[in-house]
Amino acid sequence: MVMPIKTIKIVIAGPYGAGKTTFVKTLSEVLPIETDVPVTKSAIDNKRSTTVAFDYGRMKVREDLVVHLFGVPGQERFSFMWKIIARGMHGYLFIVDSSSEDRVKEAIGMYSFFRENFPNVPHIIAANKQDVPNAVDLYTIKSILKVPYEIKVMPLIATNKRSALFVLVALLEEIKKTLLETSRFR
Ligand SMILES: Nc1nc2c(ncn2[C@@H]2O[C@H](COP(=O)(O)OP(=O)(O)O)[C@@H](O)[C@H]2O)c(=O)[nH]1
Ligand SMILES: [Mg+2]
Repeated sequence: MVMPIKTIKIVIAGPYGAGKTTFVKTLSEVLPIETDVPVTKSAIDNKRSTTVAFDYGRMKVREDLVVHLFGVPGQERFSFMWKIIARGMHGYLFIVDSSSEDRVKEAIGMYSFFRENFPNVPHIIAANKQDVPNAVDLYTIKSILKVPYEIKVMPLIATNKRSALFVLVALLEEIKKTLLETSRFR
């Protein structure tokens, strides 16, 4: 008998430079699709790039569970894409660059957009770049972004596969809890 395969759609959100593309690349088992282009014409040389459509990656978490990862473009001018990419998602990971408080503050607008537009979708906040000295602590991030008490804020080093997987599994747990409550998942 062939086991039915469940597919889960996860969106990777967060502002420009937070580490979304890195996260998808670290976890994807297929060649990730990237749509990064140089930020400006003069940036072609220094390789500063930004995602203009989305990142896509796929990961088989268990024999019967495949996760599709969709990273959204972080810049506000692409916000029309956020709703399109988010359609049908089971949950989202909201990544912030926690290397400084100013960086964390850049995430306020996008986080409230996600909270307002997808109020009942399970999610987790990932405080990325925790390898940077003096990274902002989880409590401060929670208060800057006004994260509700029941939402988890987890440390992340997106370049590290174990760290990325740990956060992904935590999000899958949140999704499972919600699906069990709404009994769409057995
Ligand atoms: N120190 C450190 N740098 C990271 C980490 N994750 C991503 N970066 C760097 O942060 C920059 C932005 O990452 P990127 O994935 O392009 O961000 P995106 O705009 O959210 O897709 C890149 O230079 C990454 O190499 C991390 O965990 N630690
Ligand atoms: Mg990107």
